[in-house]
Amino acid sequence: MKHYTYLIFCLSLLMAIPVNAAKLSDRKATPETKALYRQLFGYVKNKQILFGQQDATAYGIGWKGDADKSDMKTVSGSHPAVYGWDLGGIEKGDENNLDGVNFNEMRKLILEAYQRGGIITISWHLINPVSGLTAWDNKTPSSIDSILNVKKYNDKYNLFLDRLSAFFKSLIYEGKPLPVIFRPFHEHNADWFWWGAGQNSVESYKQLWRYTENYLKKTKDVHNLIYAYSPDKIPDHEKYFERYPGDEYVDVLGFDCYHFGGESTATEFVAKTREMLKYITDSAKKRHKLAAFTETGLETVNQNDWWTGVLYKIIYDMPIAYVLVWRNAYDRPNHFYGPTPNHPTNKDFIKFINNQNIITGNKLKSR
Ligand code: BMA
Repeated sequence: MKHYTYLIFCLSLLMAIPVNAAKLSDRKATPETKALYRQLFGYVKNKQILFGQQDATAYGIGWKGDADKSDMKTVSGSHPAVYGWDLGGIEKGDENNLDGVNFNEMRKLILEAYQRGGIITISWHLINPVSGLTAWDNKTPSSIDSILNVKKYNDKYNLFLDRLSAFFKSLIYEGKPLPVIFRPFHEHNADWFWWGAGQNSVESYKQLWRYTENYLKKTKDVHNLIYAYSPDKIPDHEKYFERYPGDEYVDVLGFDCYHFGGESTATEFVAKTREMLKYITDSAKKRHKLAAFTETGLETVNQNDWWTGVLYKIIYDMPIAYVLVWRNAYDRPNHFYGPTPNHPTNKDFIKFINNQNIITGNKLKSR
């Protein structure tokens, strides 16, 4: 065999070998973090999808702070499998997050959820370090450039990250930090957050992500995080990776997409969301990443068959690890996305979670 023919032969052999398990972007990730990542790939392989909700055990319709409670459990007998939380406010040294959840209470609820076998994901609606205004400050242009290049804002942002890291490190279960899917700077392609596309260049966003992740990993030695990237809906799927910080910085390809309008827009919502998720899951496969439907819901769930006729129709055959619906606010009667006691769609919700491939909390092995 001529040299180059031999080389091609060897290469073709190499390419036939399946690429091994996906590696986390944090090469120093703790064994528990690696195990969780593997576990999530296992669900995808088995065509199972974990069901999640934001703030599920912290409060719900008409209650707050009750032990071992979630609206979902009241309705169905089971907590969710994925528990979403938000650390907005931790950067200021506040005692409570932006929605009134006390951080010590949140830590306790996270540990309980983890003990039940639950999966923890955390978002962060942090204030703008430049203006001091909320996450929804979209009137301060180029905030990211100021954070990265102006010393006083950089110092302030580092302090935010120090406080964030302290919380991650305080999530100790049986002597070890428990693993968390961290989903920072979400919905960045929209323009409602200070880190959004309306106010910052593509390159600045990527730099903020990389800076943040490097700071957490290298400066603060935080190694219990799986990093999730989650743009909001995009008219054209080619835009999905526009602000992507790179395969070496991301572990989960997420997507946030809400249903507005109920029945009248349902068919279109199902079709468009499926198209997007198809693209995301295909991309995840190629890049050896996990895919997830990181936020969705129909506010007040005002469509009778929403769970089976919309949500399940979108996800049933998608290789995504989980789907998460947003919170049931205790102080805003029309701001809820999960099942709630006495709601007309509860029967449909039970039907949805009775699908064999939908995993709720009580189908998980406790730790
Ligand atoms: C939004 C709303 C807000 C909340 C924020 C962070 O979608 O639910 O009320 O403050 O998420 O949880």
